[in-house]
Amino acid sequence: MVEKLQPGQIHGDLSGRGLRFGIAVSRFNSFITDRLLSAAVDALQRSGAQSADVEVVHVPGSFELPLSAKKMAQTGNYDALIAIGCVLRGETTHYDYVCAETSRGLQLAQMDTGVPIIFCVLTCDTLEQAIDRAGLKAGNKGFEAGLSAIEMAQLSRKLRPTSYAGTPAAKKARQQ
Ligand code: INI
Repeated sequence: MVEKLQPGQIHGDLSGRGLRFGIAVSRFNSFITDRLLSAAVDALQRSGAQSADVEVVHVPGSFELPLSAKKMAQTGNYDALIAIGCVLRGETTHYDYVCAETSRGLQLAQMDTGVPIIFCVLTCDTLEQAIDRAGLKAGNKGFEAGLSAIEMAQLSRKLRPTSYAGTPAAKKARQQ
């Protein structure tokens, strides 16, 4: 009988010890973003991250998160970043521009730099929806973002090019 293929599995575990994290947080709608920030820091602390390894950069609004996150990533000081913001729909189309450019800019920043950037930007129609996601009915998206940052930082360490260099497959490839 043919044995079922057992692929190797790669996971990022949830230990934050020894990893460095940067958080960019928007002051706009700080009633919400302060709560997301606290929960993100709580998740990092509970997972073993140390104070000296976590830095917070404050920016005016969500629209400023992509550039700040990209500059932070380019320092090489962080294993993962978290971008925290809250965009609330108003009476004009401003909301759509801020949401679109913030998400696009953050994705571009992580693709350009290779540093994971966790998207913790709430995009809500109402303040109540935002409150629900910042510690009430729907939990706290900041805490989830903290855990995602740890997982992606761990995964990135496992997937960096140098970890391939020492594998049997790489050695074999070099001999050919
Ligand atoms: N920034 C936010 O983070 N959330 C919002 O809801 C918001 N609204 O609605 O205007 C907002 N605007 C500011 C924007 O992010 C920039 O800081 C500003 O346009 C200066 O570039």
